[in-house]
Amino acid sequence: MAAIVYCLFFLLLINHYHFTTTSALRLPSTTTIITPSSSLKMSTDNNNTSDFPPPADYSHLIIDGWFHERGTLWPGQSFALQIKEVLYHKPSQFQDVLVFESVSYGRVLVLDGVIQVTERDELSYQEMMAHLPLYAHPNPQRVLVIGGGDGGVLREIARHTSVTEIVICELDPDVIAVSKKYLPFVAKGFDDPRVKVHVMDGAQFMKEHQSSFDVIITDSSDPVGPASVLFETPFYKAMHDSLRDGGIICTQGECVWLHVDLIQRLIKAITPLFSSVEYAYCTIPSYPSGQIGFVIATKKGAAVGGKKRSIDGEDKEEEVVGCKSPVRVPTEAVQKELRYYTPEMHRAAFVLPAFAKRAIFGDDE
Ligand code: SPD
Repeated sequence: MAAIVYCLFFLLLINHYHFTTTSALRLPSTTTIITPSSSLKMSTDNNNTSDFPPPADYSHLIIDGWFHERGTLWPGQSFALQIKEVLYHKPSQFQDVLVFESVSYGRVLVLDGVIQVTERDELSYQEMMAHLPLYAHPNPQRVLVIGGGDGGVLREIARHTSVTEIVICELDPDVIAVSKKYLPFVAKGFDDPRVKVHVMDGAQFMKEHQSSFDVIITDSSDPVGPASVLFETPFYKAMHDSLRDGGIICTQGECVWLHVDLIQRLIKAITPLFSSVEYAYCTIPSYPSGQIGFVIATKKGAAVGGKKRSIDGEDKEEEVVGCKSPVRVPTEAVQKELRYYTPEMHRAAFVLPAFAKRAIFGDDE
């Protein structure tokens, strides 16, 4: 009996130690942790989740009130943000989900220890990811987003009046629910009546929707864990097959300062599938090395590639293949609302530093 009591006391002691060192997250005494009051459950379409291991705990990235982004994809470097208040920290079925109010970047969404959205600089990524393919398409109507559960890319797509349907396939319902609750500045993208939400695997959805979309955008996290398949050739083949003729894909393309080999391999592997494959980038201080790129590719056919197109509203005689120039421009009213994208930024985004151009496309480009 005494042994049992001793064991129970010992277990209680360990539990207490664990609670004070991990749940308190070593934040300053002014920091409060707010757990979600409402249920974050959402219905799922056809979600086979059994392949995913339980998410790891990322509490160790919070030290003395600072969040440190340390990842295997950027060894030896780390970006840090000072935390004002942790608003949400809980594992979902797929990943660790953290939202905090930062001292200098506003609200921040972190998945599996990696910054996805900050209130201060999300505009560059979301605007460029949406408008590079959409303004390179003469008449985008049906748009598919894979990932992007925070809603920021939806917010940008909704600015295009030619678009009649915006479908989003996000695997993790908690990302949508948490964004709606804590990140309304991006999640307002879900409010547009053209948006249809599917909580399911994007690859499965595309298999069921062949030759269906004018633009497909993959707004993924980095190629670690569940997102790694999104950087492989079969996924690009699935996107290609789900595009209408002349359709365009735009995918999260990592960073030339860190992942030039990965980008080169990916572009080489998918070049035979598409009529053009290009790479653009934007600056964004809260992502590793301060910038992120986009892989942009077109499917052969009438809308883009192989036919005359109009550039900046003027009919040009020459054939335009690829997406380096916009074929439409924002209206004055839309341009006033945009904070990063302009037609000039569009063209500039495809101009790569010499080392990156050489490594990705070789010497002939
Ligand atoms: N290294 C972080 C890359 C994150 C890209 N996705 C962000 C989602 C924002 N909508």
